Amino acid sequence: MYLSKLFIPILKETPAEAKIKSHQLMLRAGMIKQSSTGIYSWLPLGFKVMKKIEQIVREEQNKIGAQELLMPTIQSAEIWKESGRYNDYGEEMLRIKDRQGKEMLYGPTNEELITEIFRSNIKSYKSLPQLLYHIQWKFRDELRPRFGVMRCKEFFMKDAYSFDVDDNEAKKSYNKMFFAYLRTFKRLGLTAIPMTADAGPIGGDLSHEFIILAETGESKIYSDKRIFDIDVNKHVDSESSINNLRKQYDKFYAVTDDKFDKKDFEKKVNKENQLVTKGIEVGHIFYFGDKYSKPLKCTVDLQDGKKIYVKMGSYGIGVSRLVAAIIEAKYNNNVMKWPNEVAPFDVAIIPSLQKNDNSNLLKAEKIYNSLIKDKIDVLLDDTDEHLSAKFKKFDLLGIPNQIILGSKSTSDKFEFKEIDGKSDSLSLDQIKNKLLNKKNIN
Ligand code: P5A
Repeated sequence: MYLSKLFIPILKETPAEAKIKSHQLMLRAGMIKQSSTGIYSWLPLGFKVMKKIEQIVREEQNKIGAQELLMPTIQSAEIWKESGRYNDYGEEMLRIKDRQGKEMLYGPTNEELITEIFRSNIKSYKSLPQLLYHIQWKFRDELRPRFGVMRCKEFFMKDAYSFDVDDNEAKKSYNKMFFAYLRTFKRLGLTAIPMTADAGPIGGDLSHEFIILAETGESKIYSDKRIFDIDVNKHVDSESSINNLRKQYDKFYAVTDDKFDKKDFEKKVNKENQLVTKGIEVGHIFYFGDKYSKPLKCTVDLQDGKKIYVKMGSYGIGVSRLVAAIIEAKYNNNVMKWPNEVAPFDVAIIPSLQKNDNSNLLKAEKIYNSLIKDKIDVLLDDTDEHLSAKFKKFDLLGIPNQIILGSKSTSDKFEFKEIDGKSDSLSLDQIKNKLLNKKNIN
């Protein structure tokens, strides 16, 4: 893509309404545009990043055998009345009537709808376990939407649901998902820590929030520092190793505000290991047994003919919130750096363009054509701005690799600058290999 053709409405000034870095940056870099309070349009750059995050989330769900489907955004009120949540959910739920006066709602979550789908199709224990998920827009009429897409009314969520025959099997599904979440966040370049949390309106008595540390986060957390040293990358493939990993996390104190107990914290964690800080909740998982299957009469027949209510859990990742969360985690010294995996472009070519001399532009185009042949996603800055202005713009856009055609480049060696600030003089082939390697890491 040529920068002159890209729809990217960069703002010079930081909009006054944006209080945190990620919100300021997303507006300034033309990633999103507010359409009304707490509701945003995703412009090409922001949409591209979100789609990349979505794809990583999807791949990690598929790896643990979860199956993707797609439920609608609009749901019938009936199933919510059956579960008893129609009244409980309160004003956060956006209620609508169709032209027949039928009560509908814009789904804030899908426990009821997935249970309805399951109960009308699955009758036998032989079909269990099942793990189903979708990635779909949700709507919550938040009292105080703020921080841009971090807490908004309409947001994009991956929500998965597990169905098992008993508590023991259900805990295995929970742990599988626990592990898939650690892997997902790791691939996104984040250290997300599972913290024991309150289950809120979703319900149940087992729940973990996945939190990344950030001063601007809305969740207050209390933990043992050593939980950050657990190596998620250790080879985990069997059921027992997944359970072991879960046990490692359980060893350390890590809770959110509503589960905090001062005495317990001070008893379990030495002073030097105590960490009290703030974080962003990027995922939340729940085990609630038959909370929905019982009122919705979702049963399966066992081998001996007995009927049991299926045991269920639900597992959410805030895909749109993650775009902002990654920015909060990676923004440094006023320079934005996307991790290679989710960057809107793999590399930017930044030529210094002089009036009456198009040699650098021709060079840039040659490099561009060669890289796109290998499916490297390139942004070429073909504007005639001064190099220093271009650098400022790219600090804002955060593309992790840059090929700079200026005083340090020769006819066959180009300045190649990486995410960590490392700069090298490389041939086109060397650059291509580097970029292809980065793409193939996972
Ligand atoms: C789990 C999946 C649920 O809704 N039901 C289905 C369960 N959990 S949750 O914790 O309420 O939400 C899951 C994740 O969605 C993100 N999120 C939001 N993102 C942006 N704006 C919001 N208003 C918002 N509310 C929730 C969070 O990342 C949360 O962990």
